[in-house]
Amino acid sequence: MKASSKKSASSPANRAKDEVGNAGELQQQAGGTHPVMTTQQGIAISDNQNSLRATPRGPTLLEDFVLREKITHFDHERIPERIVHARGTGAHGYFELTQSLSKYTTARILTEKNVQTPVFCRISTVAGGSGSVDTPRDVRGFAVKFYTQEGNWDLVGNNIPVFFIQDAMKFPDLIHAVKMEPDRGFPQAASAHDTFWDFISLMPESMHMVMWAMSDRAIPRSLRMIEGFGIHSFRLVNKDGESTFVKFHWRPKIGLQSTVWDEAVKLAGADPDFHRRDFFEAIQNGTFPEWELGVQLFTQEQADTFAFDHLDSTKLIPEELVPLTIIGRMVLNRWPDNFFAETEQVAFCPANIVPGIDFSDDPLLQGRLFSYLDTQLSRLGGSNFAQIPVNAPKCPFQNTQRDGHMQMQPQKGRTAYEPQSLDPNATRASIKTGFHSAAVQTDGAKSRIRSESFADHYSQARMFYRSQSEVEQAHLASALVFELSKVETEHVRLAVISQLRTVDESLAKRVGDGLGLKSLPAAVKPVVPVQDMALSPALRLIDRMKDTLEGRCIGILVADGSNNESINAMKSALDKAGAAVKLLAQKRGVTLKDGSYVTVDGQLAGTPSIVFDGVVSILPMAEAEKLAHEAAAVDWFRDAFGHLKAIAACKGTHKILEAAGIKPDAGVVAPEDIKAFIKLAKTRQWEREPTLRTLA
Ligand code: HDE
Repeated sequence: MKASSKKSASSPANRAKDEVGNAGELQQQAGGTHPVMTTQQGIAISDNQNSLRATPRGPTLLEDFVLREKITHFDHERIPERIVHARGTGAHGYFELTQSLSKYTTARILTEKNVQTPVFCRISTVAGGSGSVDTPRDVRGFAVKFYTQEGNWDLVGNNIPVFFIQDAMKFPDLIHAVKMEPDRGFPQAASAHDTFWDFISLMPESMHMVMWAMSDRAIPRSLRMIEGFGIHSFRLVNKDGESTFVKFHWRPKIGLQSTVWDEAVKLAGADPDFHRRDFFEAIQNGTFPEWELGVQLFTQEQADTFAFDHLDSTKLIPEELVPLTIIGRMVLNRWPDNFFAETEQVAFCPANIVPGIDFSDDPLLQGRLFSYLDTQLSRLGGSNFAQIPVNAPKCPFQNTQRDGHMQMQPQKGRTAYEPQSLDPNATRASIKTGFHSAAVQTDGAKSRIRSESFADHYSQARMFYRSQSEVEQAHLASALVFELSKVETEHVRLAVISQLRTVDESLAKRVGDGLGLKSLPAAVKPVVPVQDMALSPALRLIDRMKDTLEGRCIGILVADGSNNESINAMKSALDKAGAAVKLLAQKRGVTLKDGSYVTVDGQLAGTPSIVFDGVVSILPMAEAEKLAHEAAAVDWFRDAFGHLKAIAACKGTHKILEAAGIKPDAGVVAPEDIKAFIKLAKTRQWEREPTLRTLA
């Protein structure tokens, strides 16, 4: 990587400069111009290592403004983390429209083709704190800020197209239930505990999202391999004021892929930053994460024919019913200069929309329109956070809002009010070019009544489960067994099973069996009959993996005396197929068969096979025999096999496989069989799974 190679290239002279003058360079990068380190007031600092003392061993003096300023600033470095989605990874990039929606909207971002609009995208987990791991079972947030020429448009979505609840009123309860339990302060970043499942068991509308959250979607292999969904129905409004409903979808260019559960758990220990590192490395290496933007467009008349309410966020619109049209692509090609300034301080808000796009009456969306700005006022310390560079529009902006904490703009002029007559150049609203809300008719009495059209909580949950492939159904059922096995309170476990019976009897039975129940509790009686909707194969994941090694990483285990020709042949074929390749050995350096000395990318014990998508070993017999007695090597293969990965194992490696108790199957080939290995590495060996573990 660039950063480390830069460091190792540092000469003694540079190092000396690092110690004295480099801070000055950093200051310059940060925007300053002073050649040496200064205080915030610009006073050059003579010594940044020793505080001012009365005598060399005497008390420190209060007058030491350099020390005081440094410590004070440090004391205030932290800001509140996000109440949800605290852990995130962000990057800059651009969006480019490939198909115009000018028939439906006036928004230039959706009508002007081949224009590159800058974006900032942040992908996050939901439940864990900002220091939590990357791979828990969780929903992933997928937020994109488009810096359009008509102002900022934020599409703040998730990687799952539906949500747990129908009404914003329930959001604080949902989040309190999933977060660590307040009396004990754990578990962190996990839904497998009593309070979450207690809430879920009493919230039938959550069943559809529960199916998704228990599916492999919630344990992605990489942030580059997830979809994104705007979830709610939004409106597009055209020049005649006519509106069309729209749902937004992001489709990853390199396809969808997930981990297996045991792998996700082990990744949390092996590399808590697994997703962030993968994203960072992809961008540094120029293999930029990319998504297509798709839309489902439908009219009110079409919506009236749906068997569900399109304003209900616990429902999706099957692609078989309203097909997806791809209209553009997003490429993320620049890692932020500073994590805190950009990824941490970025403030997304679903209320940030541009003329030509509008909200729908989805009650979940309506609540969100309030929450984001509200929470950001305290998270970012006041009402001027839109002036932080990552949040500021890249088009001109002006208004009569003034003052407030951290005001950065020395706004000119005498008049900060409207109407006014003193300043002919002062800013004014424009009925012609300004934002207009869609002229939606409303009529009726105010009430706290939920529409009857929101009453069916089970049909789509059933549709989702039944649409999954056999392997995915088994994973989903096993995930439920795992989660519920962590729930200590029996009546909560049983209440969830009662819900599951109404979703799908066979699923409830599998979960009940997995938990060792002798009999199942009675099924919940739904308020409205559950419908057997047409299945939607588009909802599967495994079937939709792409036939590619792009974005995947292969580990090659080598040792002293390994055949360099075999290594090179495998490496170049993998390179050609688009995979990243890393060499591993017991030590960081090895001497290959031809006498060449190679510094490898990782040490075996510190680089478990969990971080790879397929593994190869090219070892001389004697070295392989030695490794058969090394736990790290045995675990390396046991995990790769257990996580259903392709293995290219040389003859000697079979000794290690034996020590790992592995009976080679069709997913284990010789390293000479490069073509076969590449084909196998593009997927997981699903047929191996039933031979390894009992799935529910
Ligand atoms: Fe959010 N959500 N949310 N949410 N949400 C926040 O805003 C909220 C919901 C989503 O990377 C918060 O700045 C309410 C659905 C993402 O910075 C907060 C409701 C979807 C992110 C908030 C929802 C999301 C957030 C916390 C129910 C998918 C991270 C920090 C009505 C469509 C954005 C912040 C980032 C963040 C409120 C439900 C997506 C508290 C009240 C549904 C991706 O304002």
